[in-house]
Amino acid sequence: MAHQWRGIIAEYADRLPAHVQEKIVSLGEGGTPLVEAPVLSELTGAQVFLKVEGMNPTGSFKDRGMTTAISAAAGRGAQAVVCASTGNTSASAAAYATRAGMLCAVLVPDGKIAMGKLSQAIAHGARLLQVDGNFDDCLIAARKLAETHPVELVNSVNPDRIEGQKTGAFEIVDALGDAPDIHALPVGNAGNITAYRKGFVEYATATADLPAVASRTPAMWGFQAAGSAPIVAGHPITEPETIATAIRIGNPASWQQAEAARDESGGVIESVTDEQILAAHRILSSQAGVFVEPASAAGVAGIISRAERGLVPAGARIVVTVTGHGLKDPQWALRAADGSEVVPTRVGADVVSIADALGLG
Ligand code: AN7
Repeated sequence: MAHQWRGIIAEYADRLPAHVQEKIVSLGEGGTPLVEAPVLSELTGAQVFLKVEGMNPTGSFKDRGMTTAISAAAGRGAQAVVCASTGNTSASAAAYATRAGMLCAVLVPDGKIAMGKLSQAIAHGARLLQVDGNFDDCLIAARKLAETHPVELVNSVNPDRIEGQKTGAFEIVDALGDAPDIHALPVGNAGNITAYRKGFVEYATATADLPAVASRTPAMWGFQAAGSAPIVAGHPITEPETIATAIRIGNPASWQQAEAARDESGGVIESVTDEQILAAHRILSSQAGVFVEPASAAGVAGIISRAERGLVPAGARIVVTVTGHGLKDPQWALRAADGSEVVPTRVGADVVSIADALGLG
């Protein structure tokens, strides 16, 4: 029988609130691959899988939360939405809003968003404003705009976003047959770690209507970029910096929920340097065959770092959610490990020159 993945709202209807299902706006998000990564298993002494969220319609995990947020807004008859964004939220909001026939305003930090994401927001017709400030300033302004004007806020402080994003946890358990021991992911505004924790807990809890699907919940390991690690530092960072612009966030909106996810699951939130992020990025692309954007490599950098310190239990089953596609921010692939620019070799259009250049003699 013909079957196509129907998007997360249809696939997980019994575990999502009714109000997101009245007027579903979907681009077929979710159903992303869980790919085993032998190179990472070898490096860490664990069994490592990657949840490849770059395979969503706009190339990041944000689509899971945007289908629910925009569907809920559509159900209420909303005409316009707004978000602050380091890039991926704006790309996703722009796509789902245009699909729903809504106006989409996006506030992005000036000069600090990757070209792929900027072009997506523009292509999907968003009203894009580059704000003189960082992400945290953009979020404050977006919240105020939504309070005082007829536009709905679709950042992850909107609970409908969390509902959609929790389905990533459901898919991991559905694919493995139970929860992994450890779930690792990057942390920026901390919506995703909050959502995954909610999903894992719901799947491990029987209710009057639904059985438990998992026998346990995983330890949540979150990783911030060292220059933007407020949860690790214990205070907001006023001028966050990192090459991983997606997680260049100094005052996460879901700070407390992230700490709760960490503590209730027996997990950790640590930081990784830009160098560690780029090294993990390179291992993913050159050995695992998975191309991600730098922020998405933070979770992989984190498990490698913990393995180096002897903090990865032997044989543990680890899922690392890699959150966004490498094509969002491709410039990092064009640098060698020593930082030099990679320039393709030029050859003539003849087999001899080509074979020669390939060392085939
Ligand atoms: C690739 O798009 O905050 O901790 O405005 O794009 O849930 O914020 C993006 C965040 C990780 C962090 N990986 O997730 C935005 C934005 C990628 C991201 C995160 C983001 P949260």
